[in-house]
Amino acid sequence: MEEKKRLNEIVTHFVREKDQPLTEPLGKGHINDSYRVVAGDQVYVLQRINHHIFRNVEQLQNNIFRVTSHIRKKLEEKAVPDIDRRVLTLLPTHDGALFHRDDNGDYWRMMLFITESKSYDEINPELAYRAGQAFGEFQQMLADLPGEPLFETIPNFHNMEARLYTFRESVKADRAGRLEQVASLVAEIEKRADEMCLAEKMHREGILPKRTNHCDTKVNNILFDQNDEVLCVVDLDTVMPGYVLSDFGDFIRTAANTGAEDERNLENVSVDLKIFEGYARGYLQKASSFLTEVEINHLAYGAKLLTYMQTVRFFTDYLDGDTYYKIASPDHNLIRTKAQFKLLQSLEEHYDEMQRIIREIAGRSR
Ligand code: GN1
Ligand code: MG
Repeated sequence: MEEKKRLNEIVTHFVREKDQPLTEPLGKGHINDSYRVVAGDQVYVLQRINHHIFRNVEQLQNNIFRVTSHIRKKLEEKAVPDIDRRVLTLLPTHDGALFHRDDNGDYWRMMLFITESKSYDEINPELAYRAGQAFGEFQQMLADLPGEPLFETIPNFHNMEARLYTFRESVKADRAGRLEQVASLVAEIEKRADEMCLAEKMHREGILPKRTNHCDTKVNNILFDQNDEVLCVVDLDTVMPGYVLSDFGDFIRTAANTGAEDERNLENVSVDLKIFEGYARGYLQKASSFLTEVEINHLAYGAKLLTYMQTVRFFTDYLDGDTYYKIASPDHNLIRTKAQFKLLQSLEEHYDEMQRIIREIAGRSR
C-alpha cells in the first residue's frame, strides 16, 4: 500500500474518518518515526514505535499513561491553566487501547500535538536555567508515583556495566570489520572503564538510590512557548527507574556542547560552562529538597558518565555495522563517537570547575 494511504488507514483507528486526516513527517528522532496529523480542528502526533528497541509496547504505553496521568493530576491540583499543553495526552484507539498494531506488525500511537511550541537544539544560559527547573520538577512530581516501580522499557538502558559488556562483545566480534582503524579509541574507552562503573557500584553498596528518571533529557525534549517559557517535557519512552546523575548528565551532554552531537570539526566541541551553571541552578532549585549529598556530589560526574556512555553506544553501533541508530552517511556513527569523545575530554578538563559550581549552588540552596 502506498505510504500515505497506509498512514491514513492507521489514523482512522484513533480519529473519525470523516475528519479527513492529513499526515506529514515530523521531527528527527533517532529511534521512532513521527508524523503530524491534522484531523477536523485538532492536531495530533502519530508515532510508529520502534518495537525492535522497545520490546514490550504494552508496558511502554502503560508507563507513559501512568506518568502523564500522575503529572496531569498534580497540575490540576495546582489549578495550572492550559494543561493540555503542559503534559502529553495519549489518544486511545476506538477500542480503548493505548496503541494500534497494524497488519505489518508495526505499533502506532497517537497523542495531542502541543500547539504553539518550539524546541531548541542549542540554548542559552537563561533557557538552560528554565530547562533545569523543568527536569527538576519532572522528577519531583514523579517522586510519589503510586504503585509498582515503572517498567524498564529498555533493560539496563543507562547501566554502564551492561553497556561495556555489549561494547566488548562487539569489539570481539568485529562484525563490520571496522576494528583495525579504531583500536586507539578502544584503548581510550578501556582506560576509563572502572571510573565509569562507579554509579552501579555505589548503587550496589546502597549509597546511590534509583528514582523515576526521564532517561533522555535532551535539550530538544523540552517544549517552550512563544515567550520561551517551558511548556512541557516530551519523549517519555524511556521514563524509568534510574540515577538522577544520569538525567543531569544527559542534559549537559546535549545542551552544554558548543558543537553538534555529530560534529565533524572537533575544534567546535567543548563544554559550555555557562550552560552548565544555568542548568545546575535551575535543577537544584527544584531538586535539592529531595537529593542526598551523594547524589549532589555526583552530578558533575554524571555529565562525564553520560557522555562516555553515549561515546560507547555510538561506537558499539559503528562496530556492529550500524544496526541501532539511524545514519546519514556510512561513517556517521564514527563521527558521532569522536565528537562525543572530544566532549568527554573537555568535561574531564573542566571537572574541578563543574564540581565547584555545583558545591556553590547547593550550598546556597540548602
Ligand atoms: C536516542 O532518538 P532520540 O533522540 O530520542 C536514544 C538516546 C540517545 C540519543 C543519542 C531509546 O534518542 O538514548 O542518547 O538517541 N534513545 C534510545 O542522541 O536509545
Ligand atoms: Mg528519545
